[in-house]
Order: sequence, then C-alpha cells, then structure tokens
Amino acid sequence: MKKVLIMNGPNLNMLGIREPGVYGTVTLQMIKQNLQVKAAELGIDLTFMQSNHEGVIIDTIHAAHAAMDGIVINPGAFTHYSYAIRDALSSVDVPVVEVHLSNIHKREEFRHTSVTAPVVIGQIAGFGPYGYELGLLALNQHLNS
Ligand code: CA2
Repeated sequence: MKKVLIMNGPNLNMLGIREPGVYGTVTLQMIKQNLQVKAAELGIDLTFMQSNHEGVIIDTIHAAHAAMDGIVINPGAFTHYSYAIRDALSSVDVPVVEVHLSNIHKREEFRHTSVTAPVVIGQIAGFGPYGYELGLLALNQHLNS
C-alpha cells in the first residue's frame, strides 16, 4: 500500500474558523476526512499533519524519507520565503505536490513567488479544498506511472 503524507503549514488550522471570506468555511478537519475517503478508494495509506512551526515541518519532511512514497504539501506563507523548507523537500528522495487553496498568482505580489515550486513535481492553486484531492490524484498518477 502506498503511503502519502499530507502536510499543512502555518495558520491552516484556522481554516473555516476565521476569515471565511478569504479561505471559505471548510475546516482542515473536513479536508482531512474527505482525503481519507479518497485515499481509501485509491488504496493509499494517508497521514495528515499541520504545524505552525518551520522546524517541525522540516523534521517531518526528513522523517518522510524512506517512510513515505509521496507528499502533498500546502506550506502556507512559508511557500513564499522558506528556503529551509525548500532545501528539506529537495533533500528527501520523495515526490512532492504543492497545493494552495487560493490562486496565489492573482493575489498580493509577495504571494506570486513560491520558493518551493522549483523542487516539486507540480503546483495546484485556486481550487479551494478540492485542490488537496487534485494533489492526491496527481501524486497517485505520478507514483503509478
Ligand atoms: O492559498 C493557500 O493555500 C495559502 O497557502 C494559504 C496561506 C497563505 O499565506 C498563502 O499565501 C496561500 C495562509 C493560510 C492561512 O489560513 C487562514 C485561514 C483562516 C484564517 C486565517 C488564515
């Protein structure tokens, strides 16, 4: 059974709880539950995590080496400036899909840059919570190809 790690960066624990106008009303718990259903359909063993701490995210990426077949990550605001997370992603030999709820390319200028995008297979942005499902499907296809 393939093992996939879903990672979420800072403030994503507030999804559906604060600022519903920007990020919608779906909570991270709801995203997790939906992904668990989709993963079961695909025969994937899913692990889900969220952290507000860069070091915890980096340690979790390192631990995924040899333990996971793939990663779907929404690094949150770390996307735009964390070279440490980028280096961690490129240090492990694990395929990664980057996901964003919002279309970061049509928001503020600082969100247009993703320092992690160059070290992942691909990026999905702008489809809300469905983006995680798309990310899982894309990763699954990559792992099976
Ligand atoms: O669109 C995305 O998924 C983001 O990764 C979300 C990050 C943002 O910094 C990135 O530029 C794009 C922010 C997640 C914050 O989520 C909140 C949810 C509810 C209330 C406040 C923040």
